[in-house]
Amino acid sequence: MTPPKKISLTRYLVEQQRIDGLIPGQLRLLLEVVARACKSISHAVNKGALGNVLGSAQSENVQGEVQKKLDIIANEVLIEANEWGGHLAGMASEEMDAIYVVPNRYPKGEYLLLFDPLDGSSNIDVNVSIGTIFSVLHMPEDDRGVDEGDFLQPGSRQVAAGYCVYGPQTTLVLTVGDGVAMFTLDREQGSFVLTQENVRIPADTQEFAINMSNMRHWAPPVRRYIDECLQGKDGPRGKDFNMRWIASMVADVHRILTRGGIFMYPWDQREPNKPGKLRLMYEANPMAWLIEQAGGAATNGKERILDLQPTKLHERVSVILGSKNEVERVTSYHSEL
Ligand code: P6P
Repeated sequence: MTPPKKISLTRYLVEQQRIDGLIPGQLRLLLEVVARACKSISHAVNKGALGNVLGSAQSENVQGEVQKKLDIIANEVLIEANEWGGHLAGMASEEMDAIYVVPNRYPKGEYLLLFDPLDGSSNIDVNVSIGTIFSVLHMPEDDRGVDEGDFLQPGSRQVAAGYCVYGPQTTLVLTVGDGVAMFTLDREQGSFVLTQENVRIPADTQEFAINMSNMRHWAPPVRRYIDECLQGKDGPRGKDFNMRWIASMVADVHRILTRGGIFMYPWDQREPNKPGKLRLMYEANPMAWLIEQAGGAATNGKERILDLQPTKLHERVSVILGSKNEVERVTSYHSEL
């Protein structure tokens, strides 16, 4: 039997453009540049202790979190790869307080790129999967200069979103609004090859992902949902549940896109003034769009994440996403308050 033809990321983007016109030339260039940057990041991550890339960078990011060397390396790779191509007007990163406006020595384009360059970095030193998350917005129509306000668009305005997970395989997962496709890095060819398209999440699941050590801090609706799952087949759900928590959103979301499940990082009373831990613009929004494009749902417990109007670049949000019926159940418990 002849092996299935290998469809590269480039071929997929060109052919997808012919089908639905969702990938204009500049966006295709942007996505290919991001993919190449992810290959470089994967190479750096894979070096581990052999590459003097582990450990702390002895600095803090805007979130007040200690930066790992690889956080900074990944951020620099993405900035340097994207700033000269003429497809971007600006960038925003979890690792940078302010936006990055493309320098005047380069042409400016019509897109804005937001990213968490290396999410889950607490897992770097223990060799657990981590990843890069990215979101693409269009510059607002008026042609004045780029400022932070241009980035503050609801997730429903994204034109592309995805992540690259650096695990046993390096896999790029992407949507441009016509379903979700997965590309696995072929290290012999050095290119991403289409390995799954039209990804679908089952509406029901028996697997939840949450950091159980925070249980005593949760709001009642979250506590109720998890308690019912833990009661198993003798409880109100009538079935047993399994639990996973990798503490790497990219890895947890990849599992959910692959076999279903519900992921929750809800508000809790540890820091009641913070709506949640995860960031809206470059974590929750891209992941929420991917999940919805695969038939799942994503809310903050009350509202659809993609409808939220951001007010600050690094604002946080409560995240409940995954199998549609489970997300709707948790959201309904919140509305019963
Ligand atoms: P905790 C990683 O630091 C991250 O931002 C997400 O990738 C992950 O889901 C979450 O935080 C883990 O948080 O509190 O369980 O360590």
